[in-house]
Amino acid sequence: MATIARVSVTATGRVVEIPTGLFINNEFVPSVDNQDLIDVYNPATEEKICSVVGASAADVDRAVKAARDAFNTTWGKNVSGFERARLINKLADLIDRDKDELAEIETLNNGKPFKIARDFDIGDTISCLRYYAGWADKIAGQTLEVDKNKWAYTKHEPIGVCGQIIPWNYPINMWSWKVAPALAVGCTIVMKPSEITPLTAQLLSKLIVEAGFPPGVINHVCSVGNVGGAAISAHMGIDKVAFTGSTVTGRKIMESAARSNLKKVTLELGGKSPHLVFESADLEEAAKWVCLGILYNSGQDCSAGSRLYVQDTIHDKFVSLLVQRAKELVIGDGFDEKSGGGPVVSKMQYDKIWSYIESGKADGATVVCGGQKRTSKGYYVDPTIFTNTREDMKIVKDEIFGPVLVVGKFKTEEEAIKLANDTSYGLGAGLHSNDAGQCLRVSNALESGTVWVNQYNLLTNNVPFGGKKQSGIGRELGSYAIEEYTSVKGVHWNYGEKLA
Ligand code: TXE
Repeated sequence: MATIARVSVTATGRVVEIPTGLFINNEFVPSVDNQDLIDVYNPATEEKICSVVGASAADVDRAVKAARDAFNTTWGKNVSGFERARLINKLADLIDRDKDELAEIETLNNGKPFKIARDFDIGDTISCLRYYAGWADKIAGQTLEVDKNKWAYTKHEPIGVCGQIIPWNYPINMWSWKVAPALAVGCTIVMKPSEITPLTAQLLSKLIVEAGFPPGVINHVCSVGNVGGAAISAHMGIDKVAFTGSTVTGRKIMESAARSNLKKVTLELGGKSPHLVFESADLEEAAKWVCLGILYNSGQDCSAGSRLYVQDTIHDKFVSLLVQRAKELVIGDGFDEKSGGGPVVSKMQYDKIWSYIESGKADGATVVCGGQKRTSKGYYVDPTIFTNTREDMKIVKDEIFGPVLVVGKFKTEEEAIKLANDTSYGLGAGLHSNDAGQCLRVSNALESGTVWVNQYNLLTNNVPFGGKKQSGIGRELGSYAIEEYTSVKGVHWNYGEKLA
């Protein structure tokens, strides 16, 4: 079945027509062999929104063929950087035009507040596309002297057909982080949105056609992970796979890439990011950043600052500031203007978060904020803060991916660094201090891909993002993402030497 779902957004009265088919070769098509549809839910009401077609391995195959044909004919090395930039900018303009509609569907499907979806997730998507449009005509190599009769140059060529697998926490924004640099350098794409939040990608498909991209350049194959995602990672015709999601799934993707064609793999995985507050910090400001760090997007953020360590001299004062701030945040329906946070994305995520909250209580940690279930409908979790934690507790070790903060204490800078680095993850880390020397020493010592000093969680398109240790491989954003989608060729040129 490849049809249109007419979805009513009750809060605004808008009816949005969402194509339900797979998007291959600029057309919405049914699956070749899978009759099972994927049901999509609203986490604020627990009600079904609509169903979309789920791709099978054979559909992924079809999408890879479309992407390969486009790479060899209308895209890849056959289209100039200027033309790629024009099309990417055009797509950004169309997303800007439709941002209210897109944000409404993002809120309906993911739960996040409408204004955040529109102004941040979609705002960042537009600026990410424009940032990489700027790169499209600036991909350059080197010229290298060899000897008096020879020289060499390097070409940064598009890597080819890219499989991209994204999660549900920032559906449209993660889409742009993957698609924009790939398009800028000339790659073609087989994208698998999360089966939990596929709706904005379905709408983007229409805009891809309207922008004028040739068929096959971007293909969307919504599917469950162990079918479509597994088919992408194992596909012999895909040159690179880029993934954002759990460490468990990242491992499977890497294994599968190794067993198939050794495709290039970049992974942006989970975290248990530390956030340090030293006694010299501006405590009022630090409390705001700590709350933003763990409560933004209901804590469903790969770099959420989920482990807080506070210097013992200010611990009690800081915790009370924090609790006060956390209690001010209104968690409610994303269409309610007062809501600063929405429900978590799914029943599965809701159950996971609550099982961690219960384990924290059972292990003897103290709940100083939240920790009580609501009785009403919707997957809501109020900000929950634990103190009196031990380093061996599950709530301190594991990624919870919800609005749950654990607070520990330290005496010295050395102890703070040791606690912060005592994790298998290495995605984000933050510190607050008014001592510049301390800020430098600690940021140098933290084992993570990103460090925020006197702020948290803010990213810009020109600064790379990615993990160390088990938080990932490779970088997104900035010029670094351009490198991840190109393959460097060295061309050796003889203009005079004769062999004896
Ligand atoms: O993630 P998965 P889930 C973490 C977070 C969360 C946990 C589980 O802790 O609670 O992961 O979430 C696709 N081959 N993060 O189960 O499975 C899947 O369809 C190929 C952190 O939703 O990693 C989806 O498109 N692909 C994270 C994507 O992987 C597969 C964001 C992410 O799903 C696959 C999300 C397979 N075998 C969750 N199995 C972050 N880093 O931001 C699943 N997928």
